[in-house]
Amino acid sequence: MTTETRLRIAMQKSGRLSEETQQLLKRCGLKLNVADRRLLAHVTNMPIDIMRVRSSDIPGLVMDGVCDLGIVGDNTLEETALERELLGEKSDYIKTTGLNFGGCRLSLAMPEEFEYTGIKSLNGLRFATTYPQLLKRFAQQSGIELDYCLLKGSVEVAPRVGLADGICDLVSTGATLEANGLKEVEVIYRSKASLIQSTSTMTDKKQEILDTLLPRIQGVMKAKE
Ligand code: PRT
Repeated sequence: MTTETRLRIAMQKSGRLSEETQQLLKRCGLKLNVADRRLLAHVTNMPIDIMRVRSSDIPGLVMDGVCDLGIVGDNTLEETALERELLGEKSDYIKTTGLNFGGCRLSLAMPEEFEYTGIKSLNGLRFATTYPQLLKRFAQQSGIELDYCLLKGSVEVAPRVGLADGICDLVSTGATLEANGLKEVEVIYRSKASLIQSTSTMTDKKQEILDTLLPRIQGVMKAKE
């Protein structure tokens, strides 16, 4: 669990969000030893600790009160929240502020030759995805039945090897889809990175630190616009 007096922030250890998150914290004036490869690194000039973990672990760490704050993609956050809701597990968090990096969309994509005539033409098809809950919610809201198979990586090869009819995956430039002979047919969720906060761990002291940090984060984001 977290301490009473130091704010613990979870960030992605390595991957698409890690560089920008690190830059953001640096621009906020946090002095971090980047060579420090420990799981928990101390910020030397503020009572803050940084926990470097996998992106997919960040929502759970905040929701369970292991970390006070986390910087994570809305896609990962929403998928975890839906999964926890399904399992009846608690998810004590609030989204403190949106951040203007990590932009992408979760889309359904089909082989180029597929004749897409609207959402109904996807009825009964099977999609490979890392985001089954977001896919299921989309199917429910659209009034269609979709099947899925869970893949944690290389989702885009699934149709070619006969594992699925299409994919439900994150897209930013569209180059990966094109390289794999796939076309985007529906955007089901738009995502950016967000700062999230535990609702169960904040002490007065930690709130004070956040009150100093948050305007700096918002200032850095504004300067980037
Ligand atoms: O840390 P962990 O391993 O748990 O997470 P991860 O595997 O999701 O890490 P990573 O680094 O791939 O993604 C971290 C977060 O970055 C995601 O959760 C999104 O919020 C955000 N993000 C933004 C993206 C992309 N853009 C993106 N394009 N995450 C993944 N992609 C992948 C996509 O899955 C596909 O393989 O990039 C490919 C498509 O890119 P384009 O440019 O070819 O369309």
